[in-house]
Amino acid sequence: MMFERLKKTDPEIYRAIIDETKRQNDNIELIASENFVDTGVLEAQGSALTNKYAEGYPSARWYGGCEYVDVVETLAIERAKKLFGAEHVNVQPHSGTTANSAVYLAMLKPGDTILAMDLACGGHLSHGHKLNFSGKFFKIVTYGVNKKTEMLDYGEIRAKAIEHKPKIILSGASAYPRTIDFDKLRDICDETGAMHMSDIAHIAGLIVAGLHPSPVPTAEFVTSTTHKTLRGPRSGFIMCKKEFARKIDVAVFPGLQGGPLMHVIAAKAVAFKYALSGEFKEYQKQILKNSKTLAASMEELGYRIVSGGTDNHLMLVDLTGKNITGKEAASALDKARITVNKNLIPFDKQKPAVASGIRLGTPAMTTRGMREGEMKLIAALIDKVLTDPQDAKTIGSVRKEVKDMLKSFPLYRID
Ligand code: DSN
Repeated sequence: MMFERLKKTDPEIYRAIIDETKRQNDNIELIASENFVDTGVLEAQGSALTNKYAEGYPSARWYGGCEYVDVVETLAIERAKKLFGAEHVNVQPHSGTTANSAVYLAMLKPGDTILAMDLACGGHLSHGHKLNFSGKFFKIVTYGVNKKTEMLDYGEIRAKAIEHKPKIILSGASAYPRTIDFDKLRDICDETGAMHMSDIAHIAGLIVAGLHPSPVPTAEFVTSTTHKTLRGPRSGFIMCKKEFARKIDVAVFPGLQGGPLMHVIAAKAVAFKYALSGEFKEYQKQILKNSKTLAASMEELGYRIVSGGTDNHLMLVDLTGKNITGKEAASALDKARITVNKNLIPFDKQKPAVASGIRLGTPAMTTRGMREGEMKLIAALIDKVLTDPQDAKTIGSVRKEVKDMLKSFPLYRID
């Protein structure tokens, strides 16, 4: 990575970029929603496209000089359509939250009801948290997971849908390790007159590879980010049935956003092209193998995995039996150069800022080339730290092991 000009013109920002790049090089990254993009994605995002205003849509812009960004956006749309078999795609949302907000804006009136997964059981802020736009403008009813299985309880969702008659039933989560049955949700929507909206941000890559069922054929609306299992730039997009295309497009622009970020849309197109490849499918298969191995290894070391395992790229580790909170665990692991996030577990007695669990995900380390053998070693390193979280000697020795391990999995070259 070269930043010859920045080094001279803005040494403070240059320094922070280099430090962060080194941090990414030197840490085992297990945050389930993060990944490392291909250099092609970085190049597209750092290109001259950042200079261009292009309010509107391809061939219908409010600015001149849009002929080349039209090519970019059209390619992004066509690739996403092919990838997911979608009828209509809008690639302009700046993020997953904006994508979700656009669907609400297009289809709901203030006060309408949304039935969504509770944040405390794995949902997402933009699915109706009281401080989020969604929670302030709409009536939010939540469903959780079954207390015994810690998996979605479709009977509960159906009963709540019958009782509350939501306009939208929202599926998708940011900390749910199990397969979501979209057919059952479709049936509940049909029975109760709701529309199905699915936020596949976490599992989009797995869906592309056929490793998780897709809601695209049956849901009215599907939203996603592009940077998690999909391995693109930090951004979002919306897929919908043709009949809603105009409403969705108007909700994104001019409803919620002004000019689209054409450099980011170019980077999304690059990521979508890669996701269409056979290599991407193999990569997703490895994410899944790594996730299952990491979960099994943690279990062997005596940790309880929420719901007893994982079907996707992430898992929740319950630390209540280990006499350490999620907050303490994440902080000790950070010192040892293993990056995770504290996370509520279902029916958690701790506050969200403390939490009883940690969430682990495998997309980023799979990108670096790690396989099942490394997952077993990572589980052992995590266990070492969590068994003795205050011990500087333990932390120091794990840091060294992390450093040695990462030598075989280079990420960025810093000149
Ligand atoms: N904040 C993301 C996550 O970590 O899952 C979801 O948007």
